[in-house]
Amino acid sequence: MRLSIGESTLEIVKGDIVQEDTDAIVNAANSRLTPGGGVSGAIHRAAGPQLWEECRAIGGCGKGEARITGGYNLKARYVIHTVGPVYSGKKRDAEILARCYTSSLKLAVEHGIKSISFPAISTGIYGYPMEEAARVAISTIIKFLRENDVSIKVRMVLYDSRAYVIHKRVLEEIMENEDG
Ligand code: AR6
Repeated sequence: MRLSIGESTLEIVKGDIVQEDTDAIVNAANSRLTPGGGVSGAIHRAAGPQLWEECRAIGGCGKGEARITGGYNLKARYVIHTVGPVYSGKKRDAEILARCYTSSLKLAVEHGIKSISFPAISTGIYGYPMEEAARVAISTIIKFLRENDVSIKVRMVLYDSRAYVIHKRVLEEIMENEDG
């Protein structure tokens, strides 16, 4: 499922982000940028030990911020690391999560990246409910693409069917609300 916004697109797909051949893939990192588990563990395993070396040299990343590294053995040339909120149920969670998407997209544009793949940040180990997170992710990406004169292909890559179905439905709802 795909939405066009100016010269950019937002696409929702089911898959393994490690296999993406976009210019950049986004990592749901922790604030020390250590490999960890989940999607981050998978990205570090596929990229090889040099990714961890580069992350270690960077030293860390604040919540809602983003850092860029090489992709090493990945198909993607870059990895953009961003640190999502640990879900608490407070209003601040959504603000931090939105900043993850905006910071990553800004960094991508600054580096001339033309295509980028996001996982559903914070929805695994960090416990963010999938549907709430999908609303924040999709509305933030759409807002960024509308407010900035950019040409970039954005993909949200969902690992399992449930996450995929929820994201598809949220995008459909947002599109329907705008039509009406
Ligand atoms: N491709 C796409 N999505 C994936 C993949 C994959 N290969 N593997 C898992 N997911 P999580 P978080 C989905 O836990 O919640 C790390 O250890 C997964 O199903 O990876 O932001 C860090 O070091 C879920 O929907 O990230 C941090 O300590 C989503 O990716 C902590 O986990 C995010 O799940 C970050 O937790």
